[in-house]
Amino acid sequence: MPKAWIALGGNIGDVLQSFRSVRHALQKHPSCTIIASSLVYQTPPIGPEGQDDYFNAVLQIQTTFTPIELLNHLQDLEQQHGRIRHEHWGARTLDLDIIAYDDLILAEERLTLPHPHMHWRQFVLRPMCDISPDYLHPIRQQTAQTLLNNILNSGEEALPDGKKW
Ligand code: A4P
Ligand code: MG
Repeated sequence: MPKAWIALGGNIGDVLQSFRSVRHALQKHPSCTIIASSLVYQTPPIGPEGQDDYFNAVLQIQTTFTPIELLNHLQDLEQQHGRIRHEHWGARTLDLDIIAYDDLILAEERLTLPHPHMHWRQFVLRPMCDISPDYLHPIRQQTAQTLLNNILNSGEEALPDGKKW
């Protein structure tokens, strides 16, 4: 069965409560099983200034959804958690991105896989390395751990330790 990695992010409202609710909803959906859940990290915002820190985490699932069905389902979950369309990279209650779906490479209007920014975002790679350090990026041919090390070796400060949620 295909495996997918989902990144959770948010910086408005009770974000951890939304994260738990999404994890629960995915777990009980007949088309998904959660295989692994990262720690949650508090991360400085990337994008417009003046936003609060984000919380970020990654879930690994097994799923019978196709990639587009999974995107539709995640967008439904965003709506159910009060996601309001917002300025690009601006503050949000809940953002659910598909980081990867097996080793699929896709560049369609609604869906790019792997996620086009994952390889330089510590707020994705750090939680990803909790659960899948050996994930191999199908375009860059580097593992999640190597991609994270690249960022840390370039001088970016490491995120504070994560917490259970
Ligand atoms: N889309 C294409 N590929 C994907 C994919 N792999 N997963 C399309 C999910 N969606 C994908 O997304 C816009 C459109 O992207 C969707 O309709 C979908 O068809 P959106 O979530 O509506 O808008 P957005 O999130 O503002 O844009 P974008 O470019 O997805 O932003 P990001 O990359 O999600 O960045 N700082 C910290 N510290 N932590 C964060 O989590 N997040 C962002 C948002 C900015 N800064 C952050 C964080
Ligand atoms: Mg998004």
